[in-house]
Amino acid sequence: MTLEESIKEYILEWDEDGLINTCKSTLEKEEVTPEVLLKMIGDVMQFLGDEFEREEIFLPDLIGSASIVKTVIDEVLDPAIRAKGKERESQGKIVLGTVESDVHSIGKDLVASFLFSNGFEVFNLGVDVPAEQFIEKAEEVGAQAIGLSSLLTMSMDFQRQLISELEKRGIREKYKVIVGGSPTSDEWAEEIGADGWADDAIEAVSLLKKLIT
Ligand code: B12
Repeated sequence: MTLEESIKEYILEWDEDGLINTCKSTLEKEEVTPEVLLKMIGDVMQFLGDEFEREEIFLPDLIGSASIVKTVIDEVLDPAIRAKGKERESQGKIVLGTVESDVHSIGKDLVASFLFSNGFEVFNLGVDVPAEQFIEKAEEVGAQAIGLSSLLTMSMDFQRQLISELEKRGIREKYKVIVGGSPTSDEWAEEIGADGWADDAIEAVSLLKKLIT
């Protein structure tokens, strides 16, 4: 079985120990980088997302898989990426989170990890984050950018609200605002006056580099 196949099997079977041990051992042997493992895990979640949309699997299946993925990202991959990033010079600071009312974290955490591994300082505020919290953190740490994730049609408007709030406070020009998440698009970003949109974590890195470095 290839590494991709094993990872997929562990995620589908909710085998947290299997996934943790495989990720740890491939990293120890330096067979792959943590970014490559993250990408493989992201691909499996995309696959599960498609299955869910086709009603081939159900919500509890997803919750089980998503929860072991989150553990592995938090306990194994993120620390491995952070350990590598230590000596690097910062490319800039970004405050990132999933907007208010939305608890989807996997894609946003992938974006966070990819940005981090590319030298950005990432302040990951988690999920269900109100506009004020994004702004307070950005002001506190002197960020150059704010990244907003939204996976629900119902939560997208909070991206627009954050931009309006920045405008209201007269600080819109201080920050590049980038948006993402499956219901969003380039057109949406333009409509709400965001500085950019990216379809996935890899594009998010090139977008932010273009905007702030
Ligand atoms: C996993 C999942 C869940 C998990 C989330 C677990 C977790 N910790 O994240 C659980 C089971 C909890 C869940 C709950 C719900 N979910 Co859900 N979920 C999904 C699912 C299957 C996959 C999402 C995912 O992780 N994808 C994999 C990652 C890697 O991709 P991604 O998130 O798109 O992120 C990439 C890009 O979008 C981009 N990106 C993401 N964020 C950002 C940010 C920036 C700044 C940038 C630049 C880029 C960027 O880069 C990422 C990495 O490449 C999707 C279906 C789908 N196909 O997307 C539904 C989906 C998003 N969920 C949906 C729904 C309806 C719900 C619920 C309301 C269900 C319910 N009835 O309770 C709740 C919502 C609860 C809430 N208040 O938020 C709908 C949303 C429909 C809509 N458009 O509004 C979807 C589309 C499924 C569907 N077809 O019905 N869900």
